[in-house]
Amino acid sequence: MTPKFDAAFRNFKVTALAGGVGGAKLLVGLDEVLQPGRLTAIVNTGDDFTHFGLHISPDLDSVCYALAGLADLVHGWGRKDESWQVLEELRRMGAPDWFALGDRDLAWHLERQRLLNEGKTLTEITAHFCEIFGIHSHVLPMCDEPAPTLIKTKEGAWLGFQDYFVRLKCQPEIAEIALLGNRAIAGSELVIQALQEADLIVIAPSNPWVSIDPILALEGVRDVLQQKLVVAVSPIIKGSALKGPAAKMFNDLGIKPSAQAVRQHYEGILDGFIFDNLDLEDAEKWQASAIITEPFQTIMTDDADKIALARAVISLGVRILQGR
Ligand code: FO1
Repeated sequence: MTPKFDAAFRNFKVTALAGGVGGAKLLVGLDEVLQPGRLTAIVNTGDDFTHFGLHISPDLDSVCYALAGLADLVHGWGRKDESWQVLEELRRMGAPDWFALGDRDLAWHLERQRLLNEGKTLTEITAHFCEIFGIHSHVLPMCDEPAPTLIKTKEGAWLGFQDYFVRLKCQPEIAEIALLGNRAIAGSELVIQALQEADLIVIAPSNPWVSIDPILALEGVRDVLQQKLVVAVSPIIKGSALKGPAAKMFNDLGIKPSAQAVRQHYEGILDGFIFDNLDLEDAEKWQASAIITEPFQTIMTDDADKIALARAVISLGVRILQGR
């Protein structure tokens, strides 16, 4: 049954931390359920890299395309109604083709690079694109400076994230993950402000290690989260991730992947945690904690699922608030 919450809570200001595919789905639900402009998404840019001289920001684009209703729901990344003429021509020329940019997606990248070259920030460009595509939620890259996630393999090599993820198909075993290019980076003023002003902070069902941790690693972010109402949704269901290498990363790092492991990963910042109905039996064995946990259907196959989960997240936040 769809959880109900008072219409007043549609006025809630929600700030969500998200990566790409799974995170974007919940953002679509939140965007639908909340009053226009009451959702701010802070999006991971640790996956960003340069390809053919163009700045690529995969999670930011997945989120914007999803909120604009333009996402390719089959791949989970890129644009729907896409054509691939440029990629085919590049292939014919023997150019690198391991990272596939469709023609429409390429136009977005060309324009973003032109604006970056003019000195605009990623935050400014994202706001401009959101306006063009009629997105009324606010989308903020987690920071404007390069903050690459680096993967150290068990063989000792350091890889850029897209090298690991797309080119090597997540096959190398991970020994270590370095966030923010191993530098200290402060959360931007807009990011910190969006967290401070939120009635509820949501951690989307994105990869904890490489989508959410980079945002949490920004100076100032954890401090704000510790003082706010925070609800997370597990991206791990029955020990697996629906998409992507989250479960494999837990295994590589010596932790059994489970919803409980996700809850423990966020210990210290969470007030509420939603895990999938399929893990209900497992949850009965979890150690007690101050975090209020709740089962719900977290698999989002259509918009109704996205909206139902968004309502469940907000209604859990509201109940925690009312119980205080
Ligand atoms: N993921 C792939 O597995 N293969 C690709 O060729 C690929 C191209 C691509 C182009 C633009 C974009 O925004 C994303 C793209 N992704 C691709 C997805 C992306 O690299 C990953 O899903 C994220 O980095 C993980 O969150």
